[in-house]
Amino acid sequence: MKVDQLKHKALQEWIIKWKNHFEPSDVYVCDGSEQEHHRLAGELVKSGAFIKLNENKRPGSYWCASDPNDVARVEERTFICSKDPKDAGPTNHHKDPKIMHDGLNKISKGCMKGRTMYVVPFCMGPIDAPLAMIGVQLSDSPYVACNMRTMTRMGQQVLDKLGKDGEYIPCLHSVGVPLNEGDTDSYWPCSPEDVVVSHFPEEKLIFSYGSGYGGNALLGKKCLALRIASVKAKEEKWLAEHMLIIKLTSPEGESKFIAGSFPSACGKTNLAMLEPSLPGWKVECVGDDIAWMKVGKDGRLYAINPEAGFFGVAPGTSEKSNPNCMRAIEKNTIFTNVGLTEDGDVWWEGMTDIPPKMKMDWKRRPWDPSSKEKVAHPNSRFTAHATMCPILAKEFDEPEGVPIDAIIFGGRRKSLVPLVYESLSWEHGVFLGASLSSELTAAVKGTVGKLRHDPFSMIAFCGYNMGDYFSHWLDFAKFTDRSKLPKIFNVNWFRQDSAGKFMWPGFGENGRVLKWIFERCSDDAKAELTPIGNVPHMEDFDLQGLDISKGQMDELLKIDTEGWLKEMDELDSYFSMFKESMPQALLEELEAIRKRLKK
Ligand code: OXD
Ligand code: MN
Repeated sequence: MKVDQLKHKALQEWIIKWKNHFEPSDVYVCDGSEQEHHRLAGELVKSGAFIKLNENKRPGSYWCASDPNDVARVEERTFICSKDPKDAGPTNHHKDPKIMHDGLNKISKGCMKGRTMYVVPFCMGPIDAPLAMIGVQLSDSPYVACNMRTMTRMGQQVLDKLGKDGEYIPCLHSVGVPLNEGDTDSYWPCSPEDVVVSHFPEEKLIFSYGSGYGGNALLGKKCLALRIASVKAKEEKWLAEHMLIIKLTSPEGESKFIAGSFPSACGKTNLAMLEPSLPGWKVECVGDDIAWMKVGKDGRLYAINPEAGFFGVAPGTSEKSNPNCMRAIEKNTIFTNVGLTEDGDVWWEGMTDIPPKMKMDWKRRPWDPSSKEKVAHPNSRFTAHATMCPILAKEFDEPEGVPIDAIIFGGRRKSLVPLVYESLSWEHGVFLGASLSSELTAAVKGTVGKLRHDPFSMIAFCGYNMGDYFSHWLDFAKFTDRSKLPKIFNVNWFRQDSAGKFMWPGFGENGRVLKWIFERCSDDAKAELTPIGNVPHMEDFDLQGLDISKGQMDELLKIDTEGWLKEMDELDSYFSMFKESMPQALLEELEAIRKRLKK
């Protein structure tokens, strides 16, 4: 579609304004159709950026590789540009909005020369959901346009919903590599030295420059659905969270919905598509990364998944770790930074024990079996539509969302944190979210293995002052009857013994923990009170068929008083950075735990 055919005049004017600034050679409005997708993907194949996978192995799917300097979200170049730095808070990088606008305007003048500017209208959330939010992304990356079609509800349906004067979040994106006469393009144009991912919370505007990868470039995901949405959520009394949503059904056919907050690359997609080992228990997936939650008419918290697809980490995904995900990526999938096999399929570390015959690695180098380097980048990804997931819950498209019974927090912790425990109140539960920390993985730049505080796994995604965000969570006990709020739990699948071996088998066995949580929500399972919260009473924790000794279970649930006192001291000093925005109620929770530990 041409820009002058758009019914929305203000949108048309906005597009023309930026066209004049970016100076693309062409502008194309995406309709989101299948034909369009194949055409764009076909063009990417022609240019060599995409390689079409073997139709008999993985129909409708593509391999591509990014520039080796553009492989992950770049948090040190991600900015919250609020007028007052206090509103960005101590955990965000802040830039004055005027300075950021001036800098971006300067660097982006003419940045799309020689390229097509894609207009990508997208909707986060089921199109008729009261919480749904529309964004329009201008991007010079056809890779982004293809991925946005999978990750969001994109195209004509969104323009129809926008009508003549609907509201939308403006999202500007350029890879920052203008093409002048005679220039040859690279497979993955990007400008790593200049990367800036900026958010203007007061204007509700996103401007990302220099990167074409994942969260830096697919602006509906982390930028809109978390950073900008969290600001809107605070203003409008709802929650925009880095959480999966699952439907858990018991052998008796009763279902409960659980939201789970885990830092990046802690196995969220695996949990979202779990095959419980316990007979009769069933997990279905509503979402694997983001949840928007709002108090419903009945006073309960209802959640929607604003996304329409999965942008999951490939390495480690296998028939063993996530068979449902392996089904979800069998066709119509875009793979980025994985290995390409000789027979035109994909492979990554952990997919199978022995690699098949490979053609090339993620750096497009011919495969050298003697090389010590990985075939796939640790943060390589697949982009697949949610409807491909064989266990997608029927409520996935429900505009009002699903009622949440329990919220789980969990990080990667080698020691101290037990397999599962339950908070004693809403405030204590918010404290569990605020005190979440995890050992770093490859999803973000940093030293792998180092412990990092990641409150609510939102450290990189909260669009405003995290102290105010904690208060917003606490306020839900005022927004509704607290007895209707979900119960809050903490889990840790990653505890290791002294030999460095994981103590809990994980994967399908995590269903045992979910079962206990389910039964706690209906008061059907006993718990033991400890100073940090309720841990399972072994009588009511299902270990049937699992080869694990009582001693091992005791160790997995052990509360190390000294260790926890140290953890409280550490948290105390962490929380001090929030100064006056740190809610007193959470400091009181910390004191109460300390007191209980010292008893
Ligand atoms: C993601 C992340 O990509 O959290 O989902 O890093
Ligand atoms: Mn995530």
